[in-house]
Amino acid sequence: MSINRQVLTLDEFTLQQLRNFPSATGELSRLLRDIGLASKRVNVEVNKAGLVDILGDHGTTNIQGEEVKKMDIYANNQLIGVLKHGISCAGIGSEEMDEIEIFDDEISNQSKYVCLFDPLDGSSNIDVNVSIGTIFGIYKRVSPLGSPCTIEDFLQPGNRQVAAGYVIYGSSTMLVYATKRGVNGFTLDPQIGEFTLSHPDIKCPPTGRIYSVNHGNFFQYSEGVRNYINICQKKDKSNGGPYTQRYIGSMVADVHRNLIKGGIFTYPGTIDKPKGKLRLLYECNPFAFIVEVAGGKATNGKDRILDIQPTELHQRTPFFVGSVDMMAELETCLEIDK
Ligand code: AHM
Repeated sequence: MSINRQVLTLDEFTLQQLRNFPSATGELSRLLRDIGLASKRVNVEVNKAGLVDILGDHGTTNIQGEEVKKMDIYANNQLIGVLKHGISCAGIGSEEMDEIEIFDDEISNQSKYVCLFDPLDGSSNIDVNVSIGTIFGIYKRVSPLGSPCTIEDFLQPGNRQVAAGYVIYGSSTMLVYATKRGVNGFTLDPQIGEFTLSHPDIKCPPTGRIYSVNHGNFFQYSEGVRNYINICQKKDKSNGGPYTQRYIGSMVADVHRNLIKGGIFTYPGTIDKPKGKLRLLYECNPFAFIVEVAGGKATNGKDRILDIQPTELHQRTPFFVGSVDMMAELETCLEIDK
């Protein structure tokens, strides 16, 4: 096997970044490595999902009242396991758990960071072999070092994230993460079992031709959202079109594609669910951070997602994210809803 030494692994890359900051402790690099390890384990099981008896419903419901699949629990346990045994994380919040888990031990109480994650987003797609993903956001804690972390560490606005990322278990497995300095994507090389830098310095194109929305909810959307969808459908060569509608129903896959190709992803509120479906802390904040660092934009239809002060762990929000020019056109349409 020939190994291309020009290609950096995730560990090599984060260590290289660390060299630029001699005062850095390396805790964030270790945290990212821990998440990478957990996602490799999840990847192995996701790949076997059609073969082993891990498919199917676990028979319980999570705090959102949704069906929990076995893989959700497996992914959740893997992430908690690596972060608890690591030395960089003081506690976690998970979409699958009612409350935060505080790692109250001597080492964890000295750790700078807390992590919020959706261990397996789009899990209803596992049974049909569609891409799914893990989403995470990392915050520096506000509680004093040396003591257990507190709920205040988790209820910080998304603009306080020091890093955020996702793993997509798709036709290949990729880990993409952002810090304020940039967004970089790593593809899992199955031959060496390492994430390797494949998409350096990802930029979200300022415009695109893809819009992602659940059309089935059309008549549940506000007038502004319906107007925007109508505009997307009427695009032609004369005004930047035609547009293409793409909606997998697995946000990680939908936003990943739009991030690379340019586009807009929307999960608006509906008459039945004015706050929509997606969770601010586990899904929207990480993607808003990543897409903004890449040059795009994310709002709830009125305000910047990253400036929302969370009031509860599992809060939901309407979500609009994507290329800046497309977001500007959407915002013009949404004026009518204000
Ligand atoms: P899930 O993790 O329970 O599958 O829910 C999250 C997913 C997102 O990935 C996706 O964007 C959205 O739910 C799709 O919802 P809908 O089927 O209502 O359009």
